[in-house]
Amino acid sequence: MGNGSSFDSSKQVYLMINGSLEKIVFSLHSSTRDVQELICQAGKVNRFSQVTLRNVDGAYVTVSPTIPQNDENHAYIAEITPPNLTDVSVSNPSTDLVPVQIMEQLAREMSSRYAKPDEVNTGELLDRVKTLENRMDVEGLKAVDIDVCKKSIDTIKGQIYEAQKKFIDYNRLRDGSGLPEIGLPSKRGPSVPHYTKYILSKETIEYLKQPTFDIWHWEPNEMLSLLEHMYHELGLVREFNIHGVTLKKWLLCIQENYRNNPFHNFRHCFCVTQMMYGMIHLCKLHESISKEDIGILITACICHDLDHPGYNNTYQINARTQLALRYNDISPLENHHCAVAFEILSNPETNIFANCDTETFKRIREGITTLILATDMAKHAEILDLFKANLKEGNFDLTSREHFNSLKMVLIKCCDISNEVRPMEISEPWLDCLLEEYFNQSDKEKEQGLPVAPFMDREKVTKPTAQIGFIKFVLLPMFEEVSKLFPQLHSVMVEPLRKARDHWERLKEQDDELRHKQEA
Ligand code: 0WF
Ligand code: ZN
Repeated sequence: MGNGSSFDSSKQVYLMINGSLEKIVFSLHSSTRDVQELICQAGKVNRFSQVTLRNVDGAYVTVSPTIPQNDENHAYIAEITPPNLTDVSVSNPSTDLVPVQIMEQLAREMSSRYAKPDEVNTGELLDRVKTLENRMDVEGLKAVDIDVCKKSIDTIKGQIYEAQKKFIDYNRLRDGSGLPEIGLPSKRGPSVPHYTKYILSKETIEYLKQPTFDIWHWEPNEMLSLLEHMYHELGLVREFNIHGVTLKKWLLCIQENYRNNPFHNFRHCFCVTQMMYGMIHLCKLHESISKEDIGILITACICHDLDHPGYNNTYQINARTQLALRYNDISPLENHHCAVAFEILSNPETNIFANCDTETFKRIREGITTLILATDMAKHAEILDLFKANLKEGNFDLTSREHFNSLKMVLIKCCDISNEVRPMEISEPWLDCLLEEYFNQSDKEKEQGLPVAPFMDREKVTKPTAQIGFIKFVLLPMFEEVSKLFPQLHSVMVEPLRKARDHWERLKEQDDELRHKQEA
């Protein structure tokens, strides 16, 4: 890659986990949470476990993306402690039993289900083991009981990990991508809402409405609090009569159902939602459209890439994956995101619309589904043309269902691909993440003898070439059109896009000059 387009932003770190040497590789733009989760994954433990690292001299090393790179001979020693989840025992029927009895019950369940790994609800079992560990801590047991329980816990954990591994391989065999079944969220069950509620400063609350908001600054728990704030501030909690705990549980469940992809991850979900929140405020939509529609817009953004596997629709179709088969090659990913969203909402514990009447829920479901399906870029021209046609008539009418639906679809599309609207220091790391995901896909396509899109090919694409066409032919035409309806977006969205286009064009010229010099 040429000037301004080098792609050397990954780091590898060696770890010794329970006597086994493991390697983790992550992007420099990963968050601390991402690195922590990778370590848990390498250690085959719950991703919310506590991780402590020491170097070979025994000194503590902070877990973060800036952790110094090492080699096999200087691996960090990882100590991993299971998360101290509170309250998991509330709905557990076995909590009246003493721990040793619970162990026996778990052991019986494990042995009866072990032969069928896809039927093992490992998440639930892990939660129950954690509950037991908590009870051992809290209640205190005779030394002999503790010893018996600990041994049993270790055995059961080993069985759970084996079952998890088999479960993943089992799916991989079936669909070629390790994709879980649609039913996963409800099988896994909601997490306990134990994330800290952050006190948001007045400045943060105002800044959250701007497209310049620094979306890299926040840890996952903080992003959850910011999303929670949006539901309160927009009046959605009151409108839909959402129970506070249900909102927290739903948000946690959403977060858990985004995968750790380089690009299509929970931070992307947060980014898209924050941009929508900003547009709602900039365009004063909350003054002109119903709270129900605001709820549809924001919720669709939060759900729009749920369980994205990191390989796009073209891959799904060409590789004939389970998803492509399930959805007959028609927007397989977007259909899946939508199905996962409503699977989560089908559980009363994580249904933020549980208190809506049947007709309202139907309208919300239709609204969210339409918007998530509209994020398929294959529909881009069709959706933008419809919006343009409605605008051309000169009297765009927010009260016309057809006009308003086309606006909502264009709005979610704008937010979904809006990284280049953000300041360069915020947008450029996103491009690195996206190219990392694209390169993973093209590497796999080459391995599997499938067609490779030039813009995903590490041998062909540069950052400037990827962005110039995208800004000129996709982003600017769409944002310019929306700005006709909301002129206040011009200075904060269209102008930054033009600056970004000029920036990438300058870098491309430099790349070209350098190449000519090298060839001469
Ligand atoms: C890398 C580039 C690209 N750039 C972005 O800023 C961006 C935001 N979202 N996306 C982006 N893609 C995609 C994620 C999933 C769907 C949209 N891509 C676009 C491609 C290389 O090149 C073009 C250029 C023009 C038309 C179509 C593709
Ligand atoms: Zn997206």
